[in-house]
Amino acid sequence: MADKDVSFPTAEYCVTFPRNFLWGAATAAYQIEGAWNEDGKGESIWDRFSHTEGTILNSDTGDVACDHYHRLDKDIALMKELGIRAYRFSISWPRIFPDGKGLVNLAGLDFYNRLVDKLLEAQIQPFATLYHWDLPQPLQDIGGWSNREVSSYFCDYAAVLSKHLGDRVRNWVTINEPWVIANIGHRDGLMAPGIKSQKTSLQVAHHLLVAHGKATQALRADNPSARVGIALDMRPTAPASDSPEDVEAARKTWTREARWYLDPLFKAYYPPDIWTEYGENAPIVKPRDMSLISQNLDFLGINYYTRTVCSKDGPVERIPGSEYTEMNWEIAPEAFCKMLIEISHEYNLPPIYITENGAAFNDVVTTEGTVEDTNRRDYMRDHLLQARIAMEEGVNLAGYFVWSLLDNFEWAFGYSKRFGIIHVDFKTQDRIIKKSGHWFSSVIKNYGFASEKAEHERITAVSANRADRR
Ligand code: IFM
Repeated sequence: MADKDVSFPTAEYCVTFPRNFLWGAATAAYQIEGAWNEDGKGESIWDRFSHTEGTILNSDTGDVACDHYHRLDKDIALMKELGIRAYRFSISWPRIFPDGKGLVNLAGLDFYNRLVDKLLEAQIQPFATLYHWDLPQPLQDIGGWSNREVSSYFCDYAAVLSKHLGDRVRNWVTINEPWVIANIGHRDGLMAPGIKSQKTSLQVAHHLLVAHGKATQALRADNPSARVGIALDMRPTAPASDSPEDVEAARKTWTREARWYLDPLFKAYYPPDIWTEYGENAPIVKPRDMSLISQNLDFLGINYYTRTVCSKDGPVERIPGSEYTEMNWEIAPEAFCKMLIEISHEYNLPPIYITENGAAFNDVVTTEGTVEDTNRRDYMRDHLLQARIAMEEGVNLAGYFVWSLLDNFEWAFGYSKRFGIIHVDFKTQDRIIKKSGHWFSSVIKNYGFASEKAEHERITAVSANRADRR
């Protein structure tokens, strides 16, 4: 099929999702809000990092970003136009607590109050992420996440949000991508706060999990019906060959990156072999930490973009025959399906939401003012197809959030990578719904998309196979 965009109602074959499957889009405060020093907001580690020469491509900063702080109504109207049912946004901790703790900034709270009210008015469910990387700088000045006290301040912050927004926000994500925070921010120094220490990064990872546990309790204390989860970035690994060395490299990479979080959260321990390997860099763990970390969750958020192919010499940069996005990430939808099935077998998981999935491509605005991003549409389509197959295999998948609603500030890459289903002109702040956005909108409206006969048959076969096994 040349163009995969066959109109749904007239298509002979289709891939359909359950009526209660949740369709959403995701963003994060620092990447879209701008207004970095307005209405009493304090400085965050990302303000400090991006204002430091040499940290971000083209010296870009999130000072203005998508100016979402001032364009709330317009952006919600766009979500409504797309028919999005849920919106995953993050709350900027330094907007609420300019010093990270102590006095609450009411103007900051007011912004999120308005956001939540307007979302509900538009019949869009709010999914609030408490921490998507913008720690208040005053807390970094006392050691940041390497200081255990910060997990208690995080708990206080969660309690304030629960008190003020919990009557309307039911779904909460505590921490976004602890692996990235610990490893890219504290081991490699390529993201805020720019620290380069393996030992610190492991302690940070543990404190993030402790903070997640404390915040989970705080969110549920005032609002017993709160639904709480965490969003893990997960890159499945595959060995570059059948050699025992490559197979072991893939196993170890997966253990260091994914199991290091999945095991404590769902089994209450750290993977013993890697713990031993870390030796004196392994984190200090206090009694009762593991039970705090492994409390029951209402959902697991998974952010999936790509896989890693591992050889004994390290990750393989390019796989012949594979396609790559602008991030140089291999497009690997089948690995997504396989991973969902494997982790569902291995762990006793709550319902899963794909809290992020999407792709950066070099978009062009045509003379007609459209963005014909068939590459992004195909990326989403191919991942949704694999998600649907995984569901037939028994994976308890409850929803999908595309990353991202808007083109935005892509961290160390600044504005050079566009992930949005809505194009943003960063000079004029004009927005254009891309082809992928229109397609996603039709998927939501139709509970699915047109498919090729073979795809349809594959799902039917998986389903029949599973019924036989039961
Ligand atoms: O933009 C990021 C997001 O903040 C976290 N997950 C991955 C995205 C793409 O790199």
